[in-house]
Amino acid sequence: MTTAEACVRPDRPSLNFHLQNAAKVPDDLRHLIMDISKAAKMIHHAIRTTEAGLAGKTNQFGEEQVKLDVLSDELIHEHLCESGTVATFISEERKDIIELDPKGKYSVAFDPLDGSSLVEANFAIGSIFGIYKGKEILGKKPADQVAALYVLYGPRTVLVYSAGKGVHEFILDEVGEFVLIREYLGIGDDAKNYSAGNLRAVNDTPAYRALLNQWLDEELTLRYSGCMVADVHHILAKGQGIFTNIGGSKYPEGKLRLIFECGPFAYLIEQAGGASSDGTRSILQKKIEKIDQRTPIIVGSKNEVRRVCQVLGKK
Ligand code: P6P
Repeated sequence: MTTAEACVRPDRPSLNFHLQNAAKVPDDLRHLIMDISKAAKMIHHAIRTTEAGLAGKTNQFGEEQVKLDVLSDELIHEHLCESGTVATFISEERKDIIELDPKGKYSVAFDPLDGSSLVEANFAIGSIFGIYKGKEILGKKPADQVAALYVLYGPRTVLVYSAGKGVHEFILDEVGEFVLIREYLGIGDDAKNYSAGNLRAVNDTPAYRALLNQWLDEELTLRYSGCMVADVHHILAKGQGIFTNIGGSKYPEGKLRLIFECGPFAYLIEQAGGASSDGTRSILQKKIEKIDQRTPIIVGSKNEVRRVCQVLGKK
């Protein structure tokens, strides 16, 4: 009888191997994340082969949908069904909460293609997912997520996830497998890069203008693409930085949504040792009252998040 060989960690562990042996997530959560990664592979292909252009419809926020928004949403819906683990999901591209399987253990909130309007400029764009236990997301907090992940479709397509044991990055390789390229991503306390969104708010919020002037005077480096997935990934990839999108007259609570964008990224950034805030408290602690709830967001290096909150807190 040969002795059974233990599962030896391969040189480039797959996402499935990592979920099972490093994150040690429950099998049904592993299946769910693997099915989401399959949808991401199809979105990766669709971005490269589907013509750009408008779908002739708008989403729940009244934003015009491009064809890729609708296609990405449908691809994710299909794979959430296949997973057999999802009770309900909420998509940024749909008005209502969608019930899939009353026996499902998880609920998923996702933005199928964040920054999709940038695809015609060939900028990097991404998909964002927050996963919760049970049938309800409303009434919970982003701290209740059991996992969060995003996929960034850029020159390379990468998937970054956390299930509560650190943040880990995978690249879509030549045979269509997500393989580990970076494990336990960390964020240092001080920022050298800044990524300031909703700049129209400087006219309503003098403190935002003062903050920008401080960054300019201190010669921090601007890194802003207009796609949150790319801009926040930059912080994780470089191990430092600050991303802001705060309120103003056009978007009093900031442009970004708590459930689809800010909650998953707050979870990931804090898992990597950074901080998140809405200006007064961690975004993880904000109660999710409604699907279209927006929130100011300040995420990144701890000391910079603290400074931003202090400056914005001054009237
Ligand atoms: P602004 C893209 O449409 C998006 O939702 C985020 O990905 C991005 O951070 C933000 O809007 C861009 O906002 O104010 O720069 O146009």
